[in-house]
Amino acid sequence: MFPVLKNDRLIKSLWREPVDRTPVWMMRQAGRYLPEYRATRAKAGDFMTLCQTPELACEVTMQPLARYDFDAAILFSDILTIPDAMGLELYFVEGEGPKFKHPLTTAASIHNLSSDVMNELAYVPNAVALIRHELNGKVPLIGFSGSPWTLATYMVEGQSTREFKKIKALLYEDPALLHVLLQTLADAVTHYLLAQIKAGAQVLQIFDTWGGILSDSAYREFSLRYMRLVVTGINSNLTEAERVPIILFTKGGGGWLEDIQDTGCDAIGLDWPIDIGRARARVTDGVSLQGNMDPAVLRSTPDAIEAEVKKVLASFGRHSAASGHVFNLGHGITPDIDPENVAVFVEAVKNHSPAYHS
Ligand code: 1CP
Repeated sequence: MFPVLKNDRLIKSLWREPVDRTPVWMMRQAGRYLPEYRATRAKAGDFMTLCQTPELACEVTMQPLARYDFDAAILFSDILTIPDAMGLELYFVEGEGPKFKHPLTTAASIHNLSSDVMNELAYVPNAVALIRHELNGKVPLIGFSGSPWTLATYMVEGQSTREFKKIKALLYEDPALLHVLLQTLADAVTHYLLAQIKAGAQVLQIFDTWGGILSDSAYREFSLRYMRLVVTGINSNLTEAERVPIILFTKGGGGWLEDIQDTGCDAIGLDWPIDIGRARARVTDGVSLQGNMDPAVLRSTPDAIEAEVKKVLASFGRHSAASGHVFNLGHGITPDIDPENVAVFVEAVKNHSPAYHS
């Protein structure tokens, strides 16, 4: 029902099949560093309207592909659509990031949440289907969600935080109540990602942006456990032919690579403090790695960008049937980056990666 895929490098690398060069895309590739994004965002009026209007979400998803040779598109949306659909009412204050009108402040507010969110979120599969048509087989489309833990941090804190006081108080004072919340979120995330696959998403990424703030045992109990439920929940609802590769990205997750692989995911997203070659040596056959150039490199010179791309490629080494490499940044691109430097980045991956493929 959709046109055939012309560029399947990303999917092949994630399934560890041979490719001619390393595929590349960038977290937050559609975003504020692009003037055309800022123009569409201004036209939409506010961020949620941009996410909730499939034509506008499609327009901004396509923008980076018109400029650069990326090997994937990523659905334009946000991880906080699920809590919004659960009734917390997401809004943005200029310069302050996301906030909720009704954060979770009581046990009752947690017990009353429903994982049945797809009625409110129909705009997301609608955008996925529209983007697939618009892509016309050019590159694959990545769908995504936040991890249950990362969503819970925003829902309990009520906004962005760097301290996580409320969610950590809940974790240590009433772990059973936090488990209720995480189970509801795991069910919602599973429905949400299955709906994205049904609508046409060809790869999935789960963003566990705040997994790295947890202690070792808390990460296993409150973050990893629920990502595993999502991965197994998705795959057990699909036939072998319907399956899509799933990438798990835990920011600050370098200490848990073996455990992340053990969830059954197809690829691990790495942030930049970890060496990708050493990461590769730690996991067993059967998982690909995505990453992991420091996004700050994009603020430097073309020569420095090219040198850093070469370093990451050399550290990963040769593609093999045991592990494929997907080039990415270690986290999202920031709004202050010169779009010219992104072109340098993409060209460097294109020019220097064929040497690592036979
Ligand atoms: O004003 C604006 O235009 C808002 C900026 C913005 C953008 C461009 C927000 C608000 N979200 C997005 C898009 C977005 N968010 C995408 C689009 C696809 C892409 O091109 O990659 C994706 C995948 C996300 C995911 C997201 N949202 C994450 C996980 C990824 C990560 O960066 O770790 C998180 C934590 C959010 C929450 C969020 N939404 C927006 C902001 C500024 C934030 C971060 C707030 C914080 O730092 O706590």
